[in-house]
Amino acid sequence: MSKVLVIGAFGQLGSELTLALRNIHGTDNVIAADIRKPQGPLSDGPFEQLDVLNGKELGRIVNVHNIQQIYHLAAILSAKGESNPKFAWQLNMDSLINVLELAREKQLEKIYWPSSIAVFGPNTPKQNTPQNTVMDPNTIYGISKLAGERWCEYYFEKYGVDVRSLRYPGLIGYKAKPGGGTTDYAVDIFYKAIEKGNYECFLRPNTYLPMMYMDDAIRATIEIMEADHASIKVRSSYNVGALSFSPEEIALEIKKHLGDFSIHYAPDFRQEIADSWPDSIDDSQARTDWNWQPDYGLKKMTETILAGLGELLNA
Ligand code: AKB
Repeated sequence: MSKVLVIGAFGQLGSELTLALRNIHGTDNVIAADIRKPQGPLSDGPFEQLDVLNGKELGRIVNVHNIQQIYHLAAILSAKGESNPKFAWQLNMDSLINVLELAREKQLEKIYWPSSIAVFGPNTPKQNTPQNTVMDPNTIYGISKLAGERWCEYYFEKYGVDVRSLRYPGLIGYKAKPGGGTTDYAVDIFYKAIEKGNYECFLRPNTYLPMMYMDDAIRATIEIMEADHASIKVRSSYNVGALSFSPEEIALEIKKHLGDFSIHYAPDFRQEIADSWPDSIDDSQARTDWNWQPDYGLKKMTETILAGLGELLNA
């Protein structure tokens, strides 16, 4: 069994992905690393406290645990990044370069690094955005993800580092909250619908964005990492799609279950970010190369989240 390190293990994606990886590789073989201390089900396995900017400490952890695979998830997201662009750039880029360098030096088996639909910008075609197209991101997060994609491909081409990546749409789960993203409204709306019966949305009602339910995101991540080396033809990052909806549409879907739910709109600076991103994604290359297939549409996702979150909040 390979020893795996998950950096950013207590984030929205990391907390679910770490548990899924522990089911596959065994709890003791998956080391959770985060700047925060572990809580809940993740406290059961091995943990290292890590500031991703500390390359020396990262090297120590890789040596001590004999790590062969790294999932590097730590990042500052689109909305938060705008409040301190220089720090967002430093954290997102320097941490990736630390990981890629370590992978090259120690000839690690595989690296996973997430990119995002934020790599696209206002001049990118909005509908069914292709894998290869105009990319002119205008958030520091998007700029760092686009540069990161180029670094990943560079390390693959020049040094043979087996790095794999997905351009995630907005990820929607209920077990851990996201922080600092533009698509976060689509998680928050479920919490507020159950807790308060109403939601103030920071985007306009007709703002379409590509989204994905967390179970699909975890499966996509594991599938690309388990795919044959030769089938991974894109070494920057793959478009992956699942569903696309607007705040108005998800509010209507929630209202089918919670009849009194109401939403009102108070767009803020995040509207401009959302307007620069695609409405929907063409992920045909991921479907062809490693058989990507989403499972959750809006109806199934809404039913699943309302049931699961209801139980969680009651407990
Ligand atoms: C964000 O909204 O910043 C992220 C993303 C789309 O990468 N969820």
